[in-house]
Amino acid sequence: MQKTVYSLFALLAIFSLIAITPSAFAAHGEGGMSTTVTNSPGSSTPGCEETDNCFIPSTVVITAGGTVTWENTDNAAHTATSGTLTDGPDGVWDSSLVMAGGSYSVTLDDEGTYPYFCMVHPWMQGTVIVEAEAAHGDDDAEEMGHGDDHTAKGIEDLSDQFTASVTSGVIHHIGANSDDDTLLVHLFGADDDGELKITLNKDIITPFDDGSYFVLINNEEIEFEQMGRTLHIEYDAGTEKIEIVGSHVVPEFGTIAMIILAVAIVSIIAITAKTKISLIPRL
Ligand SMILES: [Cu+2]
Repeated sequence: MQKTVYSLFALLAIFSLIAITPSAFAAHGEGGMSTTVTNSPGSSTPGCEETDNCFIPSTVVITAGGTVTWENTDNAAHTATSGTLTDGPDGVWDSSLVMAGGSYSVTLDDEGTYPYFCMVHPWMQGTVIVEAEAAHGDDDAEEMGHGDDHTAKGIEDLSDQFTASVTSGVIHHIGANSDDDTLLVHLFGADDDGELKITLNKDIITPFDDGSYFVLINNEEIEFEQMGRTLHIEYDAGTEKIEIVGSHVVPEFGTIAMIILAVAIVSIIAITAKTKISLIPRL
């Protein structure tokens, strides 16, 4: 009996995980990208708003023309109504009552930030952000072209995680290799001597204990300037690859996010089991 309840909850948690992950961590999506929001179990009583977890995830990002689907995985009826509690519904969309197990979808064509709430439980609030479809068009083309072959080698294209510029040639892509804790900056068409200016993302590459990094060009350590996490690296004409070595490199932020989420959900299950609070009704 108890076991059934917990395994059901675990199943629910896994489904939530699948639902949360792509939307919460996708910075950019393809045109018309769609996403799913679930109603947090137990959100019909106040409390979920303290962690901004009434709608999961409470903020989603889609591109213009994309669809948001609310799946009511809770045991109470909810609405997803655009507008704010203070100003009331603004009429962009209103799911009206979605029963337990039901769902509602809306397609949004105009970019903007849309707050919404549940008319039945006004502490339940969320946000839908609609981005312009072409905002990252160039990057996407680049990423798609290289995504597959680098993933196959365990190297992830991370160009969108860094602020980087070069004075000669163009940055072809930035990859991370966790095996030797190296960030690889691939250059294309560097016909003259130039300088790479790159600000490192600490979520991706961790410096050594003294805050420094190594830089290798053609497998030789070179001198460079460092200001905080910004590196100024001079390179010769014809350079194709600059390697930045740190103490730790995370190949794919998404993987880490998945692990954190999984750990969080397992903890919730563990806590729930201990305190004997059932978040779903007895069957
Ligand atoms: Cu509600």
